[in-house]
Order: sequence, then C-alpha cells, then structure tokens
Amino acid sequence: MHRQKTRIAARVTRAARTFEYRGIIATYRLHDRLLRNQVARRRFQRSSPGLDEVQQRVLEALRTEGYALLPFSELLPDPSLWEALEQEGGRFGTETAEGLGKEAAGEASGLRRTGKDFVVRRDAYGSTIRPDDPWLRIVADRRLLDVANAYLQLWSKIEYVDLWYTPPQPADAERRASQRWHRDYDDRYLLKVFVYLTDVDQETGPFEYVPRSQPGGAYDELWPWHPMSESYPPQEELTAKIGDSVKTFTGPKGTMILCNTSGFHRGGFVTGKPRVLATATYCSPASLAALTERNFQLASGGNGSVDPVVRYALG
Ligand SMILES: O=C(O)CCC(=O)C(=O)O
Repeated sequence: MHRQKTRIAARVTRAARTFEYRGIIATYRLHDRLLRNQVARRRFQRSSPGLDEVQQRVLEALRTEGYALLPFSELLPDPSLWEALEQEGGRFGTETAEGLGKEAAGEASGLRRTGKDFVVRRDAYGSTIRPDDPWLRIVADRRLLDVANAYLQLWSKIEYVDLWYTPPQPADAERRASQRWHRDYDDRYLLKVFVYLTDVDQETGPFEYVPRSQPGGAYDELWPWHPMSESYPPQEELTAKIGDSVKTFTGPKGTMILCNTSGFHRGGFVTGKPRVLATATYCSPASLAALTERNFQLASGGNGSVDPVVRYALG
C-alpha cells in the first residue's frame, strides 16, 4: 500500500514537474519570439553601437569560435578600472583565505557557497551590490556591454555578477558539477565574461571550452542546447567525439575570457594554488523572464545611469 502510494506520488510529482518544465519552456519561447526579446532586438537595431577594432576582433572570435581571449587592459584601457578590480580581488581573496582558515579550525566563517560547494562566492544569490562596485562598473561599462549586445544582437540584461574563490580540492577528489563538461541552459543568447585575478596554470583550475560548440557552431549538434536541457552529457562519450578540440585557458592575472557557455565548458578543478576570478553573465530578457534569476539587486538609487543601454541592462 505504502509502496503503491509512493509510486503514485512519484508519478504525480514527475507529471507536475514535466508540466512545469513545459510551462517554463513555452514562456521562454514566447518571450524570445514575440515579447521581450523582440523589443530588445528592435532597441538594438535602432541604436546599434559602433565598435572599434578591438571590439570587432572580439566579436568576430565569439561568432566563429564561441570565445574570445585577450588581456583585460586591451578591451578596457582605463587603468583605474583594473586597479580597482585588482584591489577588490585581493581583498576578497585575503578575507576568503582567512574564512577558510576559521572553517578548518571549526569556527564560523560566514563564507558563501551556494550551488557549488567547492566555490566560495563573494555575492552568491540575493546579494545587494553597490553601483560603484568595481566589477559591476566594468560589467556595465559600454565597451564591454556593447560587445555583449552586438554578439547577442539585442539589448542584453546583466544576470549575474560575482567574484569566485576556488580553493584546492582534496588529493582524491573527482571532478564534480561545473568541473565536468556541460552546457549552461540559461539562454541560447548567452555571454559570460571571466577575468582572472590570480595567475592560472594547469593546477589552478583553468577554464576550458570546446571551440565551435556554441549554437550555430560545428559541434552544436552534440547533445544540443535547448531550454532546460540536461547540462551534463556522458563525459567519456563527449571526450571521444571532440578529441583534442579543447581550449584550455591558462594565463596571467588580468586574462579576460568572453565565452558563449551554451557551448561545452568546464573549469575550477583546482589542485594547486587557489583561483580567484571575476565572473558575469549577459543574457536576453527572455531568459530572465523564464529560465534564470538575477543574483543581485542594486543598492537603493543604484540604477540611476543616464545611459539607456546601461539602465536597460541593469533594469
Ligand atoms: O569555474 C569554471 O571555470 C567554470 C565555470 C562554469 O562552468 C560556468 O560559469 O558556467
């Protein structure tokens, strides 16, 4: 009887989940094809930004390979932006290392680890970010935002803004969660930016990507992206299909990676020194309406930018 009841309950839960998934997918498609993304596309077409040579190069690489790699200062030459970010990364890194020390001693640390327990996040979900936060200012800077909008061909939304600290894994650890190959289901129109705030070598958990696995790329039919898709394919099967077509992003502090993570990627499997990076996600309005949730709100009075493109991205 109990077993039967459990089976019925499981079936009902499954049916409810399928129903909910279908609803989410339908909402996403509606906003993509007819509602919010159409508005965002029209706004972009009416005010399409002029890009300089560096931005054009980044855009071209994103379109063909699914990623672009360059020093932070090449895209954002204002030295005050880098200085402020580097300082914030240093502060976050030091405080996190202290917090981890407290945890090891059995004391409370207040460190944030939502979702992936192997990453300590500065902001996680539900945080309040000040408009003068160094990383937020960079993410909302028109030099970067214009690239994101030109790549996505619409006025994009800033969905996620954070700093991550990834400590070394225990010697016997296996890759888990985003340390394994996966596609992000957040959006078909997705651009993530990572800036290394420590030097990253093979032991520091470099970000890795399968070039041309983004939608429209040569590998997009391998366990293809669709809304709410299962993120993780069988790892050995994927590896057999892609062979050595993997880009591993080792690089010095200040390395910037832009990437459509609807394509296959993994990273953060640290076996040596801790990795500190800044990360942010640009997505379409349809994604925020159906598939994803913004991880932050702006401190009061925060979205007072006079620039409509920035106001839209943060609105
Ligand atoms: O930590 C990393 O390098 C991987 C991050 C990742 O998988 C993601 O942001 O989707």
